[in-house]
Amino acid sequence: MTGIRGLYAVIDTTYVPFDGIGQAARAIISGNARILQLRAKELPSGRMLAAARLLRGITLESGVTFIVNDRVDVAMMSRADGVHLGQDDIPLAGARALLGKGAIIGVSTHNPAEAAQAQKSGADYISFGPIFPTKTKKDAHSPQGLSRLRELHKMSALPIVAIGGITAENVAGIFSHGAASAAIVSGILTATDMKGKTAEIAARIEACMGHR
Ligand code: TZP
Ligand code: MG
Repeated sequence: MTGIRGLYAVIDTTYVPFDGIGQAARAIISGNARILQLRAKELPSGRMLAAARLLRGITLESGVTFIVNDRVDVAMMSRADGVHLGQDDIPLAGARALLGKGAIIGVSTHNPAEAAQAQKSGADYISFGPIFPTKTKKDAHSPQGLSRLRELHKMSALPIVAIGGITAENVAGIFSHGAASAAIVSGILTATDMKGKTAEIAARIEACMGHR
């Protein structure tokens, strides 16, 4: 299994037009993201599957890990590396039964109890957030802040992907508070130069990880 580490870029189709998904992915990958997620809450299933298959092809060429948000069926049919599940999505055991032992399964968590449950259920990583205020997720919990990230890191054996409001300016703090990875949506997708912004963030992350 590819480790969950470094820059985890999320292609959210509310920011990227359907026809621009491939171009965005190539820019993000050439900027050195390690993991790419497709988040397509509003796309009809057929279009989401087409987008996932496109991203699977592009990520395979470059060795980038590909994760599908929410949808185990789309992850299976596109042969993604794994799926990311929210607290209200299908339970991890069901996803594992369908995707198999080798799949990467991540779970969104917001507190130590959810993190402990995810670990017990066999998650490969947990996400935690929003760390900072975000406009991307309308129903997001209130910002958790960096000190809660550190507390979670102390109690959890799983790699933590921090998410929510992360930018080039604040990404270093994520890593100094125990995250293994930073998931970023608008901080990359709203940049006029997506490749340049991804490269800037990836370089800052590499600098932090070099100190570990
Ligand atoms: N879960 C918690 S915050 C968030 C998700 C999916 C959105 C993060 O988006 P952004 O634009 O990086 O703040
Ligand atoms: Mg979800």
